[in-house]
Amino acid sequence: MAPETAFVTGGMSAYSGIWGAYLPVINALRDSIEVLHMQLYNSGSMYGIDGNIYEQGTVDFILSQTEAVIHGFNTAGGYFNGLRADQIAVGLPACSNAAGGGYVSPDSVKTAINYLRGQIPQPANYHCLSSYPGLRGMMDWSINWDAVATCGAIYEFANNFNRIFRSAQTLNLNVFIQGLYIPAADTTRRDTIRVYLRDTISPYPLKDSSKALLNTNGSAAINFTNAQNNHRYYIQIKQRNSLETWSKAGGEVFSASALNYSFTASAQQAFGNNMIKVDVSPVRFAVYSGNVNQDSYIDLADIIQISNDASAFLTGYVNTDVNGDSVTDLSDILIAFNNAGNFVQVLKP
Ligand SMILES: [Ca+2]
Ligand SMILES: [Ca+2]
Repeated sequence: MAPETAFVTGGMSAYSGIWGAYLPVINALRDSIEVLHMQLYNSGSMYGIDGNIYEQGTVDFILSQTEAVIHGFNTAGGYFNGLRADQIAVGLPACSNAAGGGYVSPDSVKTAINYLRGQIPQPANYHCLSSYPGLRGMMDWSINWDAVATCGAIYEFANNFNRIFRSAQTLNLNVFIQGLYIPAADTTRRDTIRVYLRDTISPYPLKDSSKALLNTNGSAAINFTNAQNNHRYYIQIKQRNSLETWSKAGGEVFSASALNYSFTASAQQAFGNNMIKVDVSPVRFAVYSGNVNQDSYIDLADIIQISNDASAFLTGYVNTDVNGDSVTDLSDILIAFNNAGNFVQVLKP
């Protein structure tokens, strides 16, 4: 339900005509309303329950109007008991052109909502009587405006929602890719890897994904917005010409929004011990390279593709450049050839 302010908190200034007109409806439907997101735009100024008047487009307006519908307030027609915090979302314009007035910058929206949820000290004039950790979320007017490049950043509102309501889980990952590893320097050439979190229960559905550029020491800090604490996940690694590799049997757990996992120290860190030793001092294991066509095997099909590109003297960022030196040649063919000889294939739960 998305009423204008006048129909709801407007009941504090008068209780006739449009002023407070929806309050009896909201009251009667209070057990059925899933989300009430009042329009905190095209509103002008409104009373808060502290008796002061607040202007749209400010942190104070978000605070005063949101607390009013949760806490409840007096009207000339009687007292309106508020709704639960988890029934209330903050309704704002997606960008400045999306409404006649009431736009609030992403940082100010975050400040207001975090104060409402009891996470930060009072940031503006309005003092909340209580905190509301269960506050439901945000509503934007309108979703199409959020995608417009000329009005704020694209998806500014949606990204702000993610930032505020979906705190990221961080995977501190260490992994090497066979072809990219340089044993003499104990480092790796840098490349993009894709990381997938999968449920540990068959059929291992995908729960979240992200990508990162590996650092030269094989590390990457990767954020996931859908992953949960205290839930078990397999970590699945993909790279443009390597073999999909899964973390060891059983799955891994984020706690306190973090998970440290290293594939590098032993083959056992990969499901089915499916990695190759690429260095003896220090001992280092890596994901098999040479799966150019990204199927489940490193075999003749991959070798042929690399050979063809090598014959054409292909250079640059191409999938057949297995060792990442920007040239496709014999050294790339050899990596795939040796792995094909050992019948290397994907091992997963
Ligand atoms: Ca293949
Ligand atoms: Ca190469």
